Amino acid sequence: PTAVSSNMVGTEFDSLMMQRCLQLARRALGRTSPNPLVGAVVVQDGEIVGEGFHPCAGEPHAEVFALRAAGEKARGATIYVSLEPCNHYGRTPPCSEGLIAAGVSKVVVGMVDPNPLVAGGGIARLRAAEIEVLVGVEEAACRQLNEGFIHRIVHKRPLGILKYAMTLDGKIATSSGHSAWITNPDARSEVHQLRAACDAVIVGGNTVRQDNPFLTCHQWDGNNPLRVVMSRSLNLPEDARLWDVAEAPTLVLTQEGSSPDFQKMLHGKGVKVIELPLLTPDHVMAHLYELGFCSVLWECGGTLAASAIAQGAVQKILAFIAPKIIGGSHAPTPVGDLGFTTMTEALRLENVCWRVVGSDCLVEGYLPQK
Ligand code: AOF
Ligand code: ZN
Repeated sequence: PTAVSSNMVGTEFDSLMMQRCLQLARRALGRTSPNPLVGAVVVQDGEIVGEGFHPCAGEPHAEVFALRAAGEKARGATIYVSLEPCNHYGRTPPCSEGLIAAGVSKVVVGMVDPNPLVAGGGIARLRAAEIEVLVGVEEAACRQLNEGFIHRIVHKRPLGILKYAMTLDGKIATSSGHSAWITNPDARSEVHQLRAACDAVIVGGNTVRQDNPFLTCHQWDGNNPLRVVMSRSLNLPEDARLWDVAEAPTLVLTQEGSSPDFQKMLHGKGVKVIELPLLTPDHVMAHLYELGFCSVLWECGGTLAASAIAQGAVQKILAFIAPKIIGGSHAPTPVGDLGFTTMTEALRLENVCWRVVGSDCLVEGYLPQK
């Protein structure tokens, strides 16, 4: 017998079908922003007769693809959807109406849509049409998959994830700045998978000068995020790998008055440059919100990481820890000065989990909400 948690909603079969929805939804990982990742499955007489997922913003919703695939078999069927069906005219017509027209008899929903345009309205519309609706099957997993979308809707900013790799003695590079490689290849492929799930990756000028990174996800078959460089001075190398936009786009965010010559050079290479009135982590996140982003990965050094944390631009931490020691009292550390003087000020992570990735350890957790 399998253990069933007391707060489980629906049957084990419902859970299985919802997990299938999430699996389908993940096929569009990194491609749906500002929209969520959504999967749907139509079940008739205990068998799957149609499946679908939302491929990208502007395209039909998951339910539409699943209903199309099911055709006439949707009549009297149960449809599983990882997110509440919408009830508004957006880029596409309301799915609630589509489900009613298709004649489904039951809708099983993973989570209520936090989007104020929907927010329970889809469920209410279905119930008003006398369709049975069950809400909350595999809810935690559904919320986890769309944590970026939820954060975007609720806070009007993308979810900020700070990722770093450090040695067992807490260093992200040697005193001379050398950092390739701290982690093992398994951890690096995990990072590529993570990048594929994010809309942008941010670094500061120092990282470009020191590491000359690619910031792509070529070790993982996925969508490359927008590579964002924050630099006030534009005192950057002319031949950085990030200026090669053949593989992935790059955006340089700078401040008014930075070198027009360097900006021209970047434009010439196809790198987009935008001058913000103030180049701070919060202004950058506000700009990326306007671009429609849900999740942003901070892969910067300690100084920028500290200011991103201080400004509330980071919600989640992913720390890879490699069992290596390099020592050095001046070797850089993952988070610079936060102005704290006592242990009581420490930011204590919540919902922490640890796992082994190859020979390294990955610690994941969330900063306490301000
Ligand atoms: C999706 N895919 O499968 C579902 C969504 O502009 P629209 O018409 O695409 O509407 C986007 C909103 O629809 C989105 O923010 C979310 O609240 C809701 N449901 N969206 O992109 C889907 N079911
Ligand atoms: Zn919809």
